[in-house]
Amino acid sequence: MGSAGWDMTRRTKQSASSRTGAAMIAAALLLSGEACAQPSSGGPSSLFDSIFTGSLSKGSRAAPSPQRPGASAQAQAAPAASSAAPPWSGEDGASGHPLMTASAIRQAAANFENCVASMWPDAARRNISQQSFQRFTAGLEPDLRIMDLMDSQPEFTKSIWDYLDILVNDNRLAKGREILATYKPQFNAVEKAYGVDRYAIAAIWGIESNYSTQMGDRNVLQSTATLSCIGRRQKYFRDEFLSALEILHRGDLRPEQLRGSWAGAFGPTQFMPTAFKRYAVDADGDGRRDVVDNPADLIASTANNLKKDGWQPGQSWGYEVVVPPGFNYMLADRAKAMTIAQWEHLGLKRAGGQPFPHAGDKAYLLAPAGAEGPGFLMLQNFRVIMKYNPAEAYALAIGHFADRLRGGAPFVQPWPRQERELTRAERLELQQLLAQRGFYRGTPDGQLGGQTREALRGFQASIGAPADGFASSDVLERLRGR
Ligand SMILES: [Ca+2]
Repeated sequence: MGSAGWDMTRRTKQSASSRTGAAMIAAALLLSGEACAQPSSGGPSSLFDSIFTGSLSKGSRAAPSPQRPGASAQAQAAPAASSAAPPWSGEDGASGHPLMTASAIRQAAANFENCVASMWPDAARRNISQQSFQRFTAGLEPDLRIMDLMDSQPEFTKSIWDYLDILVNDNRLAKGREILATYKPQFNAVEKAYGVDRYAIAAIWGIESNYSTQMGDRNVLQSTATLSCIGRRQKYFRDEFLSALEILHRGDLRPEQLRGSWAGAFGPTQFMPTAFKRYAVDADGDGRRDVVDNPADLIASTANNLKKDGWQPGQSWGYEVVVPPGFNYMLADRAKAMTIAQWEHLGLKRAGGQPFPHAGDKAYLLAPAGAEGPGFLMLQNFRVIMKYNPAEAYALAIGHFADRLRGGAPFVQPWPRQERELTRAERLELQQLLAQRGFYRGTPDGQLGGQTREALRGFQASIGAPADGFASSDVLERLRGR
């Protein structure tokens, strides 16, 4: 995937405020080229379209969910220096979606109050009282800036090694060790009750919000109401909006606690309102599921989320592996799981020379930087982390961060740091050239997901190059026929 875009955010037009920057980076960092067709019209933003090319997003595949779009806001440089967020650009959205044109946005915004009021019957069906509905929706106004964020298409992407460098660093690790020590009783209790590794939970906390320091400060009710009534993902966000109302009506969280990313993820581990409904628990027994300010509830709810998604107690997420020269990278495919013993038979070894603990475990091979970078054998728990946030780079950062918190070492093999990420124009050109040669059947969209990777592999195989699907500048040159 490589240039598949672990997008970071240098934006071409205006410079974003740091808050916007956080959201952008948050989204951008999560970009993944996962192994399924790119549902480019599915995600709640163009960024998320790329992010949620994973087939295991919590929503359906047809409607990938912005699970934790606020995640990884940590790459944000500093707390907001500017006071006010920039206003809506007033421009047509880059997605070209009819509901994202400036006039469609203006029209929907003019009808915002009616739209919110029209959701009352649905709210009533969820046992939200009329009093609560009126109280929490009174004076609600749309935040049109979200439309820009939803359709933003960054020119530059971030490599997976830069992404890992940003997220897995000594400072964050030190904070993580502090958190583990401070809340040791809570982690003990949760490990016992849920069978979920404390280091994985602490890693999610650290990667999602840099230990509660970067959670986003948009009003979740306002954001989800905006997205429910304006733009191209209204149906999807109605469930989020109504779920946020339920949270407030039940009193699990107070309105001032319900702040987060532009797409509605909130709290230190960035629950979406619907995810909160599924997974949040009241661990300290005070009657409120406070995943924002109560560490016991937060840790238990995050563990419950992983457990319900299939976490296997006592098992790792995966292993860094050395892939032998001449290996057939067509096997590096999420759909091609084999036992560790079978992988060993094909010549894969654990990096660092240790033996694999369980020869019978099923794993798939991921080579995020192609044949020139490290390989990874991914176990069930990696798939579980991908459900939390369906981006390979994200899940790898979580797994590695957890290992480092446990006392593990950095990855052994080097990344191909000399490779540069393709620009958006180059990514589009790559797809167009692959289409011209009959390898790519999708619509070129500049987002290098699984379909593009497959096409690249086909092209690479046809010219006798390692079919690793990595979108290097070299392979683009080859496609250009130079
Ligand atoms: Ca509680």
